[in-house]
Amino acid sequence: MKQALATIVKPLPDHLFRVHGVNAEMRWEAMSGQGYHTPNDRFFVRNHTSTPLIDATTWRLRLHGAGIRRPREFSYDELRAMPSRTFDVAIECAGNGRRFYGTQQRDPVPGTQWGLGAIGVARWRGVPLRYLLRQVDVRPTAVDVLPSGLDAPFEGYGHVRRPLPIDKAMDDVLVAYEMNGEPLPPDHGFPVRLVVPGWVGIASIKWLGDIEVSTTELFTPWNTVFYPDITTQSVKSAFELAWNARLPVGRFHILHGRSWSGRGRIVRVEVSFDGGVSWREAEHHGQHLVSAWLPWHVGWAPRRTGAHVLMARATDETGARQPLTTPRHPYGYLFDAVVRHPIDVVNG
Ligand SMILES: Nc1nc2c(c(=O)[nH]1)N[C@H]1C(S)=C(S)[C@@H](COP(=O)(O)O)O[C@H]1N2
Ligand SMILES: [Mo]
Repeated sequence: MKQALATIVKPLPDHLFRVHGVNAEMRWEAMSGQGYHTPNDRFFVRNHTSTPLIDATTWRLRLHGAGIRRPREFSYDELRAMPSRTFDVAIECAGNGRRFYGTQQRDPVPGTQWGLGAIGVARWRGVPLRYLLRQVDVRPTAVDVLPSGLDAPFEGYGHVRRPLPIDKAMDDVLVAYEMNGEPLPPDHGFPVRLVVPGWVGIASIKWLGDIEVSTTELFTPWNTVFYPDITTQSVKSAFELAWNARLPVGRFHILHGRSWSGRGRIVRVEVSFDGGVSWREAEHHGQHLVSAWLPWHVGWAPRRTGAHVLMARATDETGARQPLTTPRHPYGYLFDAVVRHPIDVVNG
């Protein structure tokens, strides 16, 4: 597994990340005291193979396919000179929370055993995909848009690629070259990646090399074998605390957390300190953008030492509320049940 660790370029210090093979999960305590965005140095990394190092001066983004009239290539400088937009958007792996199918529901699912740290929110800047599609004269008969990555082919399946329906591609998708005010870091897609708001992370293809626009429905292993039939993310909540964090007894603590949903804004967050018997509404603060997350906090003065469980449950604007248990998913995607977060209340 030594070689696997070298597939991510940025440092993965143990206090910020848990490494799972070729992937690195953010530890939620790394968000404590941070602002709205996840800093680049602690944003999770999900790689099918390894991070490629791409020379932006020779790199081109090729648009082609039967769904456009004027196929062409764009250079990095051309993209950067086009009108840009800036969006605060979460990217979250479909498998975020997979571990809890096993640890909480006693029904483990194989695959990367993510806790809740396969999510981050960044400020992405780039060119709306619809501007590019208009530049190449997208046809009214276009059906699917297929972005492909330049990272090494994955096993026998070719380059990482997953089609998007034309309606989503023309809506809010960004061809991003900046993350939190800096050029995209290599691990997050330099020179250019897609950012697909609200959808599972696999839609946001990194290291973009080409985009095919088709007039028929497209199929790749990433919408048939690996991530079939999933689009929007489910509702989740996390405390900005270490797993088994130690909190001193008899003091007043302000516990912070964040909640999010791929389907809309969070309207309510409740917290329980007694295993779900009673729930208290958390206070919201800061901004809440539709495809990002809602930061919240709640005050608590633990009165006895020993093991405790923290629970947070959110409701989004579509009325979807986190359940206490969620049905098994064959791939372990879209875990949305309330996570039982263990802490230790100690003397001192
Ligand atoms: N080219 C390419 N794009 C990719 C991937 C990949 O391995 N190769 N992984 C996808 C998956 S499964 C996720 S969850 C997100 C993760 O983005 P991040 O590594 O910037 O956090 O990128 C997606 N885009
Ligand atoms: Mo993912």
